Amino acid sequence: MKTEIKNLKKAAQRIKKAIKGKENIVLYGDADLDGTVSLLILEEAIKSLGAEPSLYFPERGVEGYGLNEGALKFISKYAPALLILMDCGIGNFKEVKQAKKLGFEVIIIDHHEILNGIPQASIVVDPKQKGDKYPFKFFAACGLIFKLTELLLGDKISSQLRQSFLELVALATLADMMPQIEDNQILIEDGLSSLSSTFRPGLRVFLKSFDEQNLSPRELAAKIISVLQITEFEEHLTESYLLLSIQDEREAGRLLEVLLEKNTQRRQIIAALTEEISQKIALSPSSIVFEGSAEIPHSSTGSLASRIKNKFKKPTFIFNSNQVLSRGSVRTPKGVNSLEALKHCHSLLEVYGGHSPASGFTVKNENLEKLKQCLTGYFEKL
Ligand SMILES: [Mn+2]
Repeated sequence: MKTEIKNLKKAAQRIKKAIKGKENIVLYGDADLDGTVSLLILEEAIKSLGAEPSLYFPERGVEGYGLNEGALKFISKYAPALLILMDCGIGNFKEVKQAKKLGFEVIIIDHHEILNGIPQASIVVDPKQKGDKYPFKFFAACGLIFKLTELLLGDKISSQLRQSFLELVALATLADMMPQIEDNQILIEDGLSSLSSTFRPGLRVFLKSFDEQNLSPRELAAKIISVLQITEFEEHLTESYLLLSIQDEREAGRLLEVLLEKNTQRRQIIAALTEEISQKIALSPSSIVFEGSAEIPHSSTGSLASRIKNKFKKPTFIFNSNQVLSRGSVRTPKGVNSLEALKHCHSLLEVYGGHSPASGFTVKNENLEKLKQCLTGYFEKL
């Protein structure tokens, strides 16, 4: 028998049961492109089976990453329900317990590293958990969700819908910077092969918009990702979700105009901040980059950290601070594990998680200076 991803079949069966029994279903995804595509694909698959799930994306800069108290308060009106966390959840020990108390049965489908055990959800899918024998470990969350929809829909999926899902999976796997090897390579090549003839209105408008530039599928994908990777929110939905789910092409065109304009502004802000931080680093060099302020938009800490890391080739921590907390992104040069560093200093952190080259953290402002010292010490000893 072929090895399968642990618990994926269980998850598919539980979702089918919920659809049949007309249970409430809540889909909850991280707000980046991976989480957005995961949620959208599963939503379309569930809808094609006749159910109508409720949706929620947490706003990282306001609510924090993953399942959180405010979000639980908002979605508690849907309980009792099956709550499916995608591209997040594997670190939400407390919150999953709380969700159960509110009447949710929780399924986690995540691909982030396992920290200290797994939350007490009813079903957990994460290729990095113990006992998962599937040989490939580097799916984006959307790759796992795609496999889940194959189990859910079986031969009920039209080849056109399957191909449309693959286009989205290719984009989100690239956006999440997962290794482009083995299973991912197949998903990416499959998806990109039909991108230029996509029928999805929210993608067709990109083709039109970049029509004159004669782009290869990969160049086109990169352009789409740069616009969709980080978008704003409307009533707990991401704008990238809104665009990709729109049925009407003219409406999609109008939303794309807005997103392109916002993207240009965002790029200018990031360029200016990169310059500002670079000057600071040049003035006082250290073994790591550890910079943050209230002025750095939370949604830009990831791209900023990537740019600075590429420029200075040092472990880079960039954060946004509000009155009490700082939330940030970490990027490390090749071969340097950012998650191990955060683990080493975890007693100073409120939340952390992610992957070896890219991760995130939340820290109380009163612990910022100690955290900087702890991380500097850690990297100097490496
Ligand atoms: Mn992801």
